[in-house]
Amino acid sequence: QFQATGVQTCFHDRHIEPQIYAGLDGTNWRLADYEARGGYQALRKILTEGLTPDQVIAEVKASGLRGRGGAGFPTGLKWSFMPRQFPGQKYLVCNSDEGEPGTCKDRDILQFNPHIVIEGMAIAAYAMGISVGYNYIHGEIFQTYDRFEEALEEARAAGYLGDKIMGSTYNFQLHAAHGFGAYICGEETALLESLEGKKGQPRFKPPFPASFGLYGKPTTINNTETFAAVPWIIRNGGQAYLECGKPNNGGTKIYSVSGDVELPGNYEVPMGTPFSKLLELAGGVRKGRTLKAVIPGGSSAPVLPASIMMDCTMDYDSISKAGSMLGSGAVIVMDDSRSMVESLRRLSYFYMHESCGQCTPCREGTGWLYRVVDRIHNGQGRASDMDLLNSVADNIQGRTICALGDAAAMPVRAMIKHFRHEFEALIPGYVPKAPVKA
Ligand code: L3W
Ligand code: SF4
Repeated sequence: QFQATGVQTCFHDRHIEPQIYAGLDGTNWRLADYEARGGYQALRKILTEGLTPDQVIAEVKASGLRGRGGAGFPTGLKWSFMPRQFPGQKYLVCNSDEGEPGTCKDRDILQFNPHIVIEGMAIAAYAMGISVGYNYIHGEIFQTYDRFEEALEEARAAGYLGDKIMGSTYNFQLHAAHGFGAYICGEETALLESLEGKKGQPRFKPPFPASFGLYGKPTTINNTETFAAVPWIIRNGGQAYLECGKPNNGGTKIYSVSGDVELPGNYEVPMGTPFSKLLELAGGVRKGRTLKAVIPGGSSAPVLPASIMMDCTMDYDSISKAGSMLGSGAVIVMDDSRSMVESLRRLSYFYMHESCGQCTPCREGTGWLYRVVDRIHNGQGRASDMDLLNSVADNIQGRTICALGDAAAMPVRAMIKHFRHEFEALIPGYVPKAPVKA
C-alpha cells in the first residue's frame, strides 16, 4: 500500500521542510486543517496586498517551477502565454488524470491535501485573468473525486471560490470533472476533448491550448503537483523555492517510488537529491536482493541500469543527461530477480491497449511491439526479432500526433540497449552478430 510520506529532508547542508506533504497524516485534509497550516494565506496576500498578475507571474518565473506532469515545461513561461486581454472566456484546467504506470502522487495530493490544489488554481487564475476552471480527475479514483468535491464545497462556503473572493473584485468558479480511466486523456488535448464531452483523442499541436484550448478558447493546463507548489512560492518567494532545489530545477518534487523496495510510497524531496538517498528513504532494495535497473520517470521513460542510476541526482537535467527522463517522477525500482523481457512485455501491452488508434504508426506499431516481445518471452522468438523491434520502434518514434507513440517506442530501445543479452538468451538458436571491426 502506498503512503503519502511527508518526509523531512536535510540535504545541501540545509534543512528543508516538505512543501506539499507537510504535516499530513491522512485525517487533516479539511479546510480548517489547511488554514491552520497557513492555507489560503498566499491567496489572501495577493488580494489584500494588491499583487498584480504580472507580479505573481514574475514570482513563479523566478521560482524555476517546471511542469510536474512529465514535460517539465517552465510554468511561469506557460502562464505568460495566456493572452490576458482576450475578450472572450478563458479557461484554467488542472490535469489530475494521472495514469502513467508507476505514478500515484497526484491522487495522494488530492486525497491528503486537496485545498492546496484549489488555492494554487485560484492564484493561477488570478495571474492569468481567468474566471472558470476545471480539475479533470482520473476516472478510476472515486474516493479522491468525492474528496475533492467536498473540498470545493468547503472553499466555496468560505468565500475562497466564487464571486468577489475575500471581498475583492476577483471571481473564480472551479469545478471538478471525472474522467473514465483512459490513459490517453492525460495528454492535454485529449483531456480537453474529453472535457468537452467528446471521445478523448489528442489534437494536432500547434495550435497549443494556450491559443486554442477548451471549446476553442485560450486555456492553460497544468498538472496537480504544479498547482500544489504555487501557494508556497507566493508565501515564501520564488527565489526561496528555487534555492530548495538546484539551478533550472527549483523546489521539491514528489517521487512515487514503487517496485522492489522495502517502503514503496510517495516521497517529497528537494530537486537534485541523489538517487541513492531517495532509495534509502524508500527502505532500500528488497532484503537479500541487489539493484538491477530503474525506470526513473514513469513507464514512458527509458530504463537505466543500476550503475548509471546510482550516479544520478533526481532532477530533470541529471536524468536526461543519463539518457532518460524525470517525467512525472515515478521511480520504478527493479532488483536482480526481474526479467527485462517480462517487464517490457507488460509495458508494451499497456501501450497497445491505451493507444487511441488515430495514427497508423502507433495503432499498428504498439501491437507489433507487444506481439514480438511476447513471442520472445514465450521462447518462440526469431533471429530477426531484435532488428525488427528496433525497426518498429524507429517507425513509431517522432511520427505520431502525440507523445504516446514515443512513450511506447523509447522503453523498447532502452531495454535492448542495456539488456539485449536477456532477449537474445530467450531466442532459440540466436547467434549474436559479430562485432563490426573499426
Ligand atoms: C504554447 C508553445 N504552449 C509547449 C506547452 C504544451 C504543454 C507543455 C509541454 O507531454 C510528457 C510526454 C509524456 N506555445 C508551447 C506550449 N507548450 N510548447 O508546454 O508540452 P510538451 O509537448 O513538451 O509535452 P506534453 O505533450 O504535455 C507530457 C511524459 O510527459 N510523461 C507522461 C506522464 C503522464 C502523466 C500522468 O499520467 N498524469 O503525468 C511521462 O514521462 O511522455 O513526454 O502544456 O501545451 N510553443
Ligand atoms: Fe492516438 Fe497513439 Fe496517435 Fe497518440 S500517438 S494520437 S495515442 S494513435
